[in-house]
Amino acid sequence: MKKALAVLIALTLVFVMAAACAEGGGGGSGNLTVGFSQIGSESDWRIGNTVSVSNAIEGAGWDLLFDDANQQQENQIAALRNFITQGVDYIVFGPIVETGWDAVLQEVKDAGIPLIMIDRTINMPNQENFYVSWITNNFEEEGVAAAEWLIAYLEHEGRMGEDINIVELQGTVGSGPQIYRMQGFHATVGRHSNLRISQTETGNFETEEGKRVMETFLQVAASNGETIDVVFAHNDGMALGAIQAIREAGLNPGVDIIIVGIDAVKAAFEAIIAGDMNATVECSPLLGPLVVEVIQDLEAGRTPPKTIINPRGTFDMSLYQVFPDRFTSAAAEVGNRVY
Ligand code: GZL
Repeated sequence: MKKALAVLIALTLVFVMAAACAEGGGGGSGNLTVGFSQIGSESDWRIGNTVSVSNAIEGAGWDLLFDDANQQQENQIAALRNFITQGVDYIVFGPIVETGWDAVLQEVKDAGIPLIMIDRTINMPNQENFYVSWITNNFEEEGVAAAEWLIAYLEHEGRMGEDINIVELQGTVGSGPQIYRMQGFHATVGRHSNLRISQTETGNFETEEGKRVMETFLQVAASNGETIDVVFAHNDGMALGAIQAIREAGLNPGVDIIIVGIDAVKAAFEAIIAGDMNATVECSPLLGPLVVEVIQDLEAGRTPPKTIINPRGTFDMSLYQVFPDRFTSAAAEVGNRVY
């Protein structure tokens, strides 16, 4: 129900912005027009990101041209080309995957439109020449942090002498968060021979798909006579889907199976407080104010930072008292969450 409400809010936001754009009026004074190419609305994180960036741009009094690519790279490419045609002053761009942008980013550069990249990474030759600033989070460190929490938890529970069976719900294949969260997590657990990642599959950062993949993980484990000890999900949305599948299989999520996610969305805090999930690593979607600061720098003739990395925390209800310098109470933080 909450997800439906969040999507309704986001869609209303999109409709209002599209209507404003159609009138050519926009919400602001009209002195600057900013094109914002967004990936979609696949998760609470994404919706929070859309609201943060859109509100910040309109709050600065600028006109917003918003495009939701509905998870399709070709739609993002078309949106960037449309922004060029519309003659926007700035482009804000969150790339769904790392590759396939060379031609269109060259066109944006040739058009002389400053591009601010947010969130996910791109991978192309001399990529730093194609954006003014990249406002993001460190995905590899998020994967490391998830693994480090898991190891600390297993040690605290006296289980690091056991063989631990881990399954992994990956994000959208080829996206920066999928590549680097996987890299960080695997490298960290790989240093412990008792930690085994037995199954890994993409759930595309979506709750329903995460549930379906978890159902398959449980079926495969049962057919192999194995039990699953841990779920590592590249985002909280898929972790919440896994919780549903685990419960429907007659198991107790958060107890029979340890569940670690990334994003630190409010729904994950609520699941952790309820005992259905064990930990989440923060990755902030609240990039809007930073986008506005970059544009204000450029308008004032200042050079903004090339890369802006957000701080993060790791939240649980089990280790924060044992390691207060490393982990934070989900119950203490949940009231501050806005996405
Ligand atoms: C990460 C972001 C990811 C989130 C998901 O910065 O790109 O995409 O982790 C979202 O929830 O769908």
